[in-house]
Amino acid sequence: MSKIDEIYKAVETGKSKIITALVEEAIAEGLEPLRILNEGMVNAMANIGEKFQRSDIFVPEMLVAAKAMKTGVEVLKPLLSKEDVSSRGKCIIGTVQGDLHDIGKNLVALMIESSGFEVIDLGVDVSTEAFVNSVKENPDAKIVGLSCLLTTTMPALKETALALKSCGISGFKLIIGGAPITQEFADQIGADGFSPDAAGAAVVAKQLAA
Ligand code: B1M
Repeated sequence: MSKIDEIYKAVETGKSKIITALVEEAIAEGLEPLRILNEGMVNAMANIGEKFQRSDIFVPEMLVAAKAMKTGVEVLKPLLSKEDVSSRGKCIIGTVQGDLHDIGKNLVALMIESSGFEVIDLGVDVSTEAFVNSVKENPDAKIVGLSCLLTTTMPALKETALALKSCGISGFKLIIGGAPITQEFADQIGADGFSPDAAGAAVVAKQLAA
């Protein structure tokens, strides 16, 4: 079994105790951090989602897989963060109200931080009010990012987007993303940018903040 396969298996089966060593071994073998992340961990989480949808697994299995992925990402973090922090300005990010998923949002935050932004991460289940307050406290923010993983929290994202657009601060660009989000939805709610993945979100953030 290749190291990538071992990492995939460890995330899929929620083996948090061995994931750190596996990722360190993969790095020592010279594997690209982004390859370890995408082929090893992100693909495993996608498979976990499919299994959950088929009712082959349940929430506890999703939770342990998520913990293993988070542990593995911690090892990769220093290797993914390269550019100087804060040279491109501030980015406020969070997962919208009612939504507790944070792995994708954390990856987006990491990639955006790696591209030189100072990231203010508001966490998960973030109310519209909390986003608006953060923008008011940071009127120099260049980017606001909203993450949403559930179809049932898309209305919360829309509500937050509309409130942000009319909050009286206009110097920032709004980027949205997450599994159910599409470019079409982004256009509908007047978001400035959309990306289906973390690397793309960093590219869009750089373009919009330039
Ligand atoms: Co939940 N969950 N979950 N879950 N979960 C999904 C999202 C689901 C698709 C699974 C499925 O049915 N196939 C499904 C949603 C269905 C739908 O809405 N249509 C679902 C469900 C139903 C639920 C619950 C309702 C289950 C229940 O309780 N019965 C519940 C809801 C809780 C809540 O939020 N209120 C729930 C709970 C959980 C756990 C807590 C157990 C756990 C989350 C742990 C955590 O995040 N700390 C969990 C997990 C792990 C998943 C899956 C399996 C994996 C999510 C993940 O981390 N993916 C997920 C299935 C799936 O996505 N295939 C699923 C890996 C991550 C790297 O990808 O998050 O997509 P992702 O992020 C990507 C892109 O989306 C994008 O870039 C990221 C990196 O490339 N992106 C952005 C994300 N945010 C962005 C922002 C941007 C730009 C790009 O700009 C700002």
